[in-house]
Amino acid sequence: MSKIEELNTNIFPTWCPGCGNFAILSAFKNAAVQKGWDNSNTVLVAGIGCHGNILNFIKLTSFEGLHGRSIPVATGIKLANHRLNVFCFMGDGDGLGEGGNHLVHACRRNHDLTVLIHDNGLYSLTTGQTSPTAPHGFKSKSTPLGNPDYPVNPVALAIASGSTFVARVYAANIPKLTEIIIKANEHKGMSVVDILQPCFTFNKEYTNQFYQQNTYWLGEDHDPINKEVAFKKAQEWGEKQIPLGIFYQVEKPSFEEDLPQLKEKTLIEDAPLQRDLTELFKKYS
Ligand SMILES: Cc1ncc(C[n+]2csc(CCOP(=O)(O)OP(=O)(O)O)c2C)c(N)n1
Ligand code: SF4
Repeated sequence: MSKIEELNTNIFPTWCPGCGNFAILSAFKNAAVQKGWDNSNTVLVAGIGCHGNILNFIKLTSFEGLHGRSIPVATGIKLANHRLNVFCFMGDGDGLGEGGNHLVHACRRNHDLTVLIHDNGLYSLTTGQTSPTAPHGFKSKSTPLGNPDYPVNPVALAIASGSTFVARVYAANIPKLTEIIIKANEHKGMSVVDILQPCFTFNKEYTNQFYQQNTYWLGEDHDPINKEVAFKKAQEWGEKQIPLGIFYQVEKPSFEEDLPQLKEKTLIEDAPLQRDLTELFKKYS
C-alpha cells in the first residue's frame, strides 16, 4: 500500500465519536503504509467487541473469530503460512477474560504474532460491564457497588508468560503508537502491546485527560532485556506513575522458527494429501 486511502473500506466507522479505537485505526493504517503491509503479506484477526469492528474499516484480509478466540485463529494462520504478518486485535474482556488462557499459551510458545490489546477496562460492546483490567472498586452496571476483583496487569502477565516483546502505549499518541506497532511487528516472536484506549461512553475514569496526566515514557536508561526490571516497572500504576514504552524485548527463536516442519517451506506450499474419504463416510453415516 502506498496511500492511507487505499486501506479505507466503504464502511464508515460506527464507533462513538471520540472513541480511542479511531486512534488505533489511524496508527495501524500509518504503520501499514510505512511498512508496505498489503494482502500479499498480512492478515488481521480480531475477537468480538467494539475493538473487533476495526476489521471492517481496513481493506486487508481479515478474520473475526469468536469472542476471546483471535489467538487460536491467528496461530493457525501463522502455522499454515509463517511468512505472513499476523496481527491480533483483541479487547481486554476478549483477550484477558474469555481468551486469557490462549494469550498465556501463545506467549509461552513465543508464536510470531503481533497482539494489540484495545484496553478500555470494560466490556464495551455489551454496554460497559466491568472487565478483567478494571480497577478494584470500579463501579459499572455489572459492579454497581464497586468491583470486588483485582485487575489483571496485561504487561506483567505477558512478561511472566514468556512473550519476548511487551509494550504499553496510550491510544491518542498516534505517532508513538504507530512506531510501537511497527517495532512489535518487526520483532520475531510474540509481541504484546497493551494499548490504553479511552471508552468515552462507559469509562469516565480512564479518559484522555487521565492518561495525559498520569503516564510517562520509560527513559533511555530503561534496559528492556532485564526481565526483573521490566516486571518491576510493569507493576507501577498510580498518579503520574503509569509507564509507557517497551518494557521488555529479548531475542529468542519463535515457535515457527523452531519447528522443523517449517524450515524449508510453508505448510501451504506442501500440497495437502489427497485422500478418498468415501469409505470412511459410508462407515459412519
Ligand atoms: C463466549 C461469549 N461470551 C459473551 C459474548 C457477548 N459479548 C460480545 S462482545 C462482548 C464484550 C466485549 O468486550 P471487550 O472484549 O473488552 O471488547 P470492547 O467491546 O471493549 O472493545 C461480550 C461480553 C460473546 N459474544 N461470546
Ligand atoms: S462504547 Fe466505548 S469502546 Fe465502544 S465504540 Fe463507544 S466509546 Fe468506543
